[in-house]
Amino acid sequence: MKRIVKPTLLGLAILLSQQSYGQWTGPKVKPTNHTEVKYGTLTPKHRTDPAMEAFRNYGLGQFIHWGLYAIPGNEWEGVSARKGAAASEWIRTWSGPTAPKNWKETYDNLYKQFNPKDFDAHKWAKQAKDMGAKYMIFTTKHHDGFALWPTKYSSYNISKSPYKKDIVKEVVDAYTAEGIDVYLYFSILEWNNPDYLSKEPKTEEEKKRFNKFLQYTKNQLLELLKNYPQIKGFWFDGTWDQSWVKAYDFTYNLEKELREKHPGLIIGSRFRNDEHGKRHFDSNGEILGDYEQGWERKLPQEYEWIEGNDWDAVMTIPPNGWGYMKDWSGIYTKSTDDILDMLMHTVSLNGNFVLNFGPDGNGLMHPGEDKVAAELAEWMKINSEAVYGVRHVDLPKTKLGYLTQKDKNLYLTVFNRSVNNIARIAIPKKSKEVPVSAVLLANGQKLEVKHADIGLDLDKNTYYDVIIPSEFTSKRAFVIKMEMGVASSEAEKLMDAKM
Ligand code: H79
Repeated sequence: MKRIVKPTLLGLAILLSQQSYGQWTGPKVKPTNHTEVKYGTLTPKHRTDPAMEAFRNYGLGQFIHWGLYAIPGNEWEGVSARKGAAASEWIRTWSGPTAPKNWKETYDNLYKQFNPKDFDAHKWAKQAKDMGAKYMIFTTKHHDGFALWPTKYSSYNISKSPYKKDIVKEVVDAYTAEGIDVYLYFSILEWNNPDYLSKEPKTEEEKKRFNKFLQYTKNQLLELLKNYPQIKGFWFDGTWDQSWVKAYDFTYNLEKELREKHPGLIIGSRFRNDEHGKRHFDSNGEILGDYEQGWERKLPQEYEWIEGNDWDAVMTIPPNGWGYMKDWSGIYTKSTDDILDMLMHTVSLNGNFVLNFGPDGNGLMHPGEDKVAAELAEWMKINSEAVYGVRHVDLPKTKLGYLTQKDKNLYLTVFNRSVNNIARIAIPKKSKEVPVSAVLLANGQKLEVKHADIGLDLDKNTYYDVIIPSEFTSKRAFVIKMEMGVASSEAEKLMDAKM
């Protein structure tokens, strides 16, 4: 597909960002001409089955990155890997002057000491439940290839560690028992599998090897579905290498098979590409899979960017680092307020916000994560109505915070309280419904709602003011719940001056 971009700075920036990271960092650029696609999406753009409806209503989820990288925790023998590895779960790639001698070999033998004495899946699940997570995503196997379940298809798995027991099973069972839906993270690429290669296989030998790898991947996925039938979906990663990209016929058929074996299964856009190598969205801009899976440590700014797709945003507390990071000093770690802001930003644009946790080698969360989880729990206990099952609100944006809605209820989560204690909501004059009453979720207090037409010429909006009591204080964002109804009198609809 040829793309014609005017040589403007903005155009150049969009083009550059797309080339480096795919199509998800900004508004999507739609292909201008139609391309024949045989290996396109296997599911409707907007699935309406119960599993997908559940996904759409989660609001908040938890990601857990756990594996051998939890043992070093981004450092080794007191030396930080921060400048030598891309992220804590990437510590196996540590190289350069600070890297320990024979590091890869040391890493590949860490499984011999994986024995998390404090691991209690029920405790994790309870914490997630309190925090308000409705679903969770768990790393069954990251790029290092180490499987946390006793897979029949590789000996590099948990049964060979001193811990021995099936961690995936413990997690799936514990979270399911808490009523939290489980999704399995699965990295396709493996750093140390001799059958894997990153480039397109060309020679007969390479083709044979990679076919073996593809079969292995399929076996593991079918094994996961068989072992853990309660799971709701897969969260795929490590699918960007040319070897996988060129295997579009295999991946298309594999997706078909996974869906046949497990009706309702949810798979995001990162799993595969079409025959022209277009990932996430096919050559005609149609989403591949059930939801946009490109919002990793970034959020869309505008509702329009999402184009009506389902989506999730996965987010770390440190700037980058999904696995355990022992040392949080000297880096900015997101505060609970930052996370609440991102959560409401996400749900106000119809997404699910998934917060990552990286437990340590003993199975304990980082104390910083425990703190965030407890603070989120406290906030969600009071305000979760504004998060679950809500939809984007088609009203002008407000600088006060984020709008969400459910049925007749409009929620304003206030992050920026105004000095005059007025929460002013702009309502298009042609709107049939306006806020008629308001209440503070924090204490149930009923708030005064006043119509305020500030009388700007050519303004298409009219305004409703909710008065925040000056004596009400809140350390965090708070939610004003409004009920929408017909305006109390027609006189409130002021006419535009005719000029
Ligand atoms: O598991 C966490 C990360 O370890 C994993 N995804 C989250 C959920 C992750 N792996 N890689 N990345 C995130 C970013 C990868 C970036 C790159 Fe590339 C891979 C840079 C070069 C190869 C993909 C292909 C992006 C640019 C080219």
